[in-house]
Amino acid sequence: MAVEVIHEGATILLRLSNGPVNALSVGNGFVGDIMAKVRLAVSDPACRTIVVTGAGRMFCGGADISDFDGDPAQIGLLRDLIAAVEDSGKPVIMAIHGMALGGGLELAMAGHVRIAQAGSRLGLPEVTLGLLPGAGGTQRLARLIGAGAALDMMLSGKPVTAERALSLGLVDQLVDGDVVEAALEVARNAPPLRRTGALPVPADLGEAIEGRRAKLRGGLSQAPTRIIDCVAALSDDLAAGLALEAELFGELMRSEASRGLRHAFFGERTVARIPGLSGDVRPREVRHVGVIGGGLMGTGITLALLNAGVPVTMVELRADALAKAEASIRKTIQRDVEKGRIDQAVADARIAAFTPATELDALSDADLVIEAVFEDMGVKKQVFSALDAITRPDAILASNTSTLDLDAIAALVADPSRVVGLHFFSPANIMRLLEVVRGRETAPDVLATAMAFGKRVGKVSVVSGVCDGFIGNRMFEEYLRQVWFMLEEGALPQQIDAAMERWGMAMGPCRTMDLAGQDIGWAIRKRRAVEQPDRPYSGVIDRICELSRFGQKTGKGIYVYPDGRTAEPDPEITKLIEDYSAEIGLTRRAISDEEIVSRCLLALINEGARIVGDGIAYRPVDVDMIYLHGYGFGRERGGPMFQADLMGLPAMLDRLRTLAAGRNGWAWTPAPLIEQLAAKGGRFEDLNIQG
Ligand code: 3H9
Repeated sequence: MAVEVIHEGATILLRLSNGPVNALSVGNGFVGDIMAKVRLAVSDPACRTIVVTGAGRMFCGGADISDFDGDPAQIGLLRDLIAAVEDSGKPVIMAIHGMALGGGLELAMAGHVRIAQAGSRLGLPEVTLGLLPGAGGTQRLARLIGAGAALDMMLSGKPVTAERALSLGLVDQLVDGDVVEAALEVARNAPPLRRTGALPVPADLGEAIEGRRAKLRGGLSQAPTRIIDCVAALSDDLAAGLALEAELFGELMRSEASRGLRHAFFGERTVARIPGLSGDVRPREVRHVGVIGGGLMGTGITLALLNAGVPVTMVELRADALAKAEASIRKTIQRDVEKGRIDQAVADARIAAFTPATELDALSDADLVIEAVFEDMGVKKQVFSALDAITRPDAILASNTSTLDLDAIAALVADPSRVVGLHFFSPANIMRLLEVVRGRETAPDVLATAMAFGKRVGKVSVVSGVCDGFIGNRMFEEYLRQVWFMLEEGALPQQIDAAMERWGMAMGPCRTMDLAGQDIGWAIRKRRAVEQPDRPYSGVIDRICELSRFGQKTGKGIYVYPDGRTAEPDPEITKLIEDYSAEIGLTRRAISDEEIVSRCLLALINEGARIVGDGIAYRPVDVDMIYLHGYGFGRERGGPMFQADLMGLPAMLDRLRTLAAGRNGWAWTPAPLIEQLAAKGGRFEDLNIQG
């Protein structure tokens, strides 16, 4: 952390340097240091102009997000800095390269001239953290580029290119070469003191506000509404606008949505770190990848890899299935061209990187092979025994299994240390989650390679130990167990789904299982009836399966699908559910939406706590990221374990104990980790620091 001061004739150049993104941290003293150096420059009689630039790969990535968990008052110093820059009696020229985001762009807007290097990007992404630009951004951006354009930038959170910033009037000059040189050149000519805060209120204000308010969608985060409120408050009285902005920023900062979104931001980065993995461990190089299996999963995985520029050889032993997979891959890539997502040249390159094959021999030179064949140990055995003989001894062998014991699969090859699980979620080219399954024998560099590979193909990769269902599906089983119990007790599917969707799940559980295929859940329940006879399920869902209503793919499941896609409640199912309750002698009762959400959530949390306690997940946040990226858990809700901390573990434990004393109470035995944490006043968050 340093602010380098360089004297260039009558100009003082301040180079900001604070870690990878030059975050404007108040907590570590960085903002205080910038403030001190700005004051010195302003009071230095030999200094006529000031240039501010960032060290390393960018100008500035914004305020330090971790400051928002501390004392809210301390953030005021960042606002003071920005005011000091704008009010400076000497011109301040901002030299922008890489990125200027959030507080970084707000600092830049307080300068009197902005020069950006071609290729850099500028934005106010606060809305993605459930916040508004709280250091003058809502008041200054609209003055510079108009209210409509400013609202578009702030409500989308998406940065604009330097080229677009120039055309909008956000920057004054674009340079191809050295941006600091260009800024020093401007400084030598002592530009006028054009203060952004003194610019007039834009003429399009009223119209822009009206249009954006009409488009507001509901949601847990109040940030979009508050951004509009701040812009609507624009007047000649800058101080009043800034005061409102600061007040609303404080409210948002404390909101559940922002806390959840900040948890997600840091969580996505935390899960990439593997506790205990030595810094000397280097990932292996992965150039040539093989995918075995041309079914839905193999096709999705292949697409995900091709989209990330990874060449793939797909092996499917049946020529007709291979042809079908290839046709589907070509069609999906071409659709991306039609939708304007990529151009034809990119599509051609992706298709050219695809090699179909019907023999496993085609993988003799592969660095990584991902098996996505039928979920049957006999089939896996054949594949892994063959791969053991065919592949290079240093090639990594990955299984996409979601239900089988990875250690048993690894035992099929001579060197089990080269086996790892890569559990993609369907559709694998869309879903961002990758569960990286660490077997008992998986070598550290194989694990590191799997994580690096996941990052390369754009996934949020989370490590799971070996257990039935790994992290995500093991928890989902307990969630579904409660859903089916609630159906027999008095709820209807549409009520459960609506309650969960209103709360923040992308899709309710009944609809999700209709989409995944009810036959999959049925097969698991049959297996469980043998393995865990003391943990029964409600039979109501089996009754639906007995009618061969397997969900969307069969046109009927819990819901009916008259157009093949849209779920509609079915009176026949309502009757089936009510009859089932009568048959088991249960008087149906009204179940509130609150109870639905609470039971679904507690089931996830309790099992998640067991998973962390068993060491299957490294940290509670790993569980959260799996739910956000693989199960449609609302990002603003942060994840199940984050929710547990919000509830407070003692309160949660009380609720679990109450449930444990009720109907099917065996399902609610509190996880030991919850009891331990509650007893010592701890939180799951305290366990997230490892790694
Ligand atoms: C704001 O500015 C509010 C103001 O309006 C008002 C205040 C009053 N803070 O993503 P990476 C860390 S809100 C703290 O892997 P990349 C990150 O955790 C802020 N830490 O790099 C990671 O740490 P680690 C508005 C931050 O090259 C490391 O830096 N700004 C921050 O893939 C590298 O990050 C934003 O929302 C931060 N602001 O992407 C931008 N930024 O190594 C948030 C990064 O320990 N940041 N870190 O895991 C980003 O979007 C990306 O980090 C960025 C670089 C695009 C900048």
